[in-house]
Amino acid sequence: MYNREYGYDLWMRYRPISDNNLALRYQGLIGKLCTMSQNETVAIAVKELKIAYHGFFSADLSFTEDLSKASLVVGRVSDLPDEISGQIEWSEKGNLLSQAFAIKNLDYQGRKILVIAGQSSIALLYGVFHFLRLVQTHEPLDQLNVVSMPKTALRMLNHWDNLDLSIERGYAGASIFDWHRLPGYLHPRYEDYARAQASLGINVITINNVNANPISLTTKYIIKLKALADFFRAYGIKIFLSIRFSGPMEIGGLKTNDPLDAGVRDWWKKKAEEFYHYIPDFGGYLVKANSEGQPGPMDYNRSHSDGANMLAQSLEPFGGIVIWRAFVYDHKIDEDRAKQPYNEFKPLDGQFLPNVIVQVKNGPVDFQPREPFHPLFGAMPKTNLAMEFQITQEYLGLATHLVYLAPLFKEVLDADTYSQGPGSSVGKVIDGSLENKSLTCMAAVANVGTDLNWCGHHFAQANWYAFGRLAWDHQLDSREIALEWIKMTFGHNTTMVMTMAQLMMESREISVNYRTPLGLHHIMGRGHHYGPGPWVTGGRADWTSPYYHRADESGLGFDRSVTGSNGAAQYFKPWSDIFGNKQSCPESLLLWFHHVSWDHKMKSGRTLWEELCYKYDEGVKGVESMVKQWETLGPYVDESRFNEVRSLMAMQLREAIWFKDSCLLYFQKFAKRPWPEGMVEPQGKIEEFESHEDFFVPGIPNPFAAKLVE
Ligand code: BDP
Repeated sequence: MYNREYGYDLWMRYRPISDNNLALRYQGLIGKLCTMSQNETVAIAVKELKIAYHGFFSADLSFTEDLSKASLVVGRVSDLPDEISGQIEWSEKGNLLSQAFAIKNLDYQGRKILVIAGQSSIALLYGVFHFLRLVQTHEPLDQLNVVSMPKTALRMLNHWDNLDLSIERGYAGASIFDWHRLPGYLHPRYEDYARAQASLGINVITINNVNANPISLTTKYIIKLKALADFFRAYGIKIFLSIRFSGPMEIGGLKTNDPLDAGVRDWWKKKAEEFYHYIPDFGGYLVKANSEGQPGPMDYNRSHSDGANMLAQSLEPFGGIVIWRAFVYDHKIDEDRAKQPYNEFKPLDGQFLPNVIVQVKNGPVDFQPREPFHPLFGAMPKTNLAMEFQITQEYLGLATHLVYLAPLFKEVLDADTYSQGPGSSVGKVIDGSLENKSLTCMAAVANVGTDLNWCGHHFAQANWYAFGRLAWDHQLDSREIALEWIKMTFGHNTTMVMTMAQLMMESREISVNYRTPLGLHHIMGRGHHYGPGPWVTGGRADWTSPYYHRADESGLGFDRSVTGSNGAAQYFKPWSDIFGNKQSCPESLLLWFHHVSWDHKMKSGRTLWEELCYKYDEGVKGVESMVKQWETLGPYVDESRFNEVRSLMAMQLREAIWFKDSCLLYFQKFAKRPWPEGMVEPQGKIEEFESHEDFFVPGIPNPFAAKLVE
């Protein structure tokens, strides 16, 4: 048999356990399975156990209906005999208890058994996947006493998939959602996709682009959506739809989309009835309004809350939810785009209905490699706030660069907003514990497509995985998550595991260094966002790079202190003071908050100019070291994945050099200072970098087609 590794299995790669002793011990513990509950979801859990068992032991899992003969017992806690369920302590409480599972070795009628119990069938499925993770990571299975419950209610992936199968900012092939052949044909990938989501506890997805096509609101498409919802239901996955606010005019033929117009309200009410007629557990809507040209309530001088509440009222009778995005900036160019979401949303705190969640992007600008946490976290205590991360690597090397994102996610989740004094972390705002919320949500823009390995880069799978794990529990550790993922996806050789973990853990900082060190942001190529573009000018100012980096002869950086836009004042104290002052501002965010003179003394004793040069240089050296580390893994990684990653890394190195050389040559035009000693000097001519053009970069419509249509 040809055993090529395509990466299609993701982390559910149940390969034979080569350590014979361990395999025997595990087999003894799992032995005979007795299933105490019967339904579609439990059948999925049992099927997973069968697949995995066969993978681990090259043998078939055996079953028994006789509890007294079983070694592994799975069931909903309500279906277990008291003698078993009474031994499980559900130490965790709270409104998410129905999603909790337990895994425990216990005594039953004088015998040792292993029990996986769920408070519901879905929770049981989560428990089974967790159990398999323990097997895959070779944890001891004889002293288990795990009780686990998610911290966030809605753990959500946002697909930016279009109805024509293209994906906005998608770098891993086409959309997996095959609209044309729905509802009749259910692609086999749906099953594997659903397994992957359930294995992480992801329980909600939006299926289409936030720049939504109104066609998805037509009955024909609702029926297609129903087919997906019916399929995903047993995996515990609910579907949301991104909607276009102008549906009433574009689909309904009305004369307005004004959210306070009776006809418009009625149209949405009937739409909601239609959705729930076909999909009784439909999740609700995700809305991008009055942002980047999308229609919205402000077109009618109404507020975001007017728009969101109108939709929320239509969904409320059915238990539906509106997720309203706070990523807004409109046709008026603000003096500081980073301040706009806060300025528009903060005054609306307390005005959104209880079934509205305001989804706040990671970073006040736009998913940059490093941004300070969003000042809205902590600032809207009377509003349900969701976090929106980006897994797809729009600003972090598309699917070419190895960048492990858990450290980025954690940096933000662990950040202390100080909204209620020390200890008011972003994570606690998101999980509801700080402000006593129960409708909580962590979302991320997906990186999934039809590529054989789903995500374009084998290591990009880790970002999907890490997001899911952190959405379940944001207190997990990035490195622990990486270790889990590596063992599940690549195997157990210690040298390999440790080298990969190190490479992953360093990758984010390395990537910041060769792209946007010291708080620089938004200096990427125009439109497609591929490669460097600090020189991008023309068109609306806040889509150009100089708007953000403000390079001139005196220095570099956006002044968001009192002498500038005063964006720092949107933060609680002490952050407003810390960020607002050049001396106390963390250097990693210095150019985000300050315009700094080229000769400003940095903590290292170097000038800003020198530090900038060294940071870019360090970024490239970091990738060189990643390449070297990867080369040592040849003996441990299968040939196919080894070679794929190797060629992508060679591209990553070329592109890191491209960033460094072009950005430094560009900034040197303003700094007019020589290259500092000890660095590798940039090569090439700035004019050539500036005139470089790329076409057919994935993730946006074909630029030639756009030109032809014009
Ligand atoms: C930007 C993307 C754009 C998205 C937008 C959004 O470049 O394609 O539509 O975010 O989140 O970063 O709405």
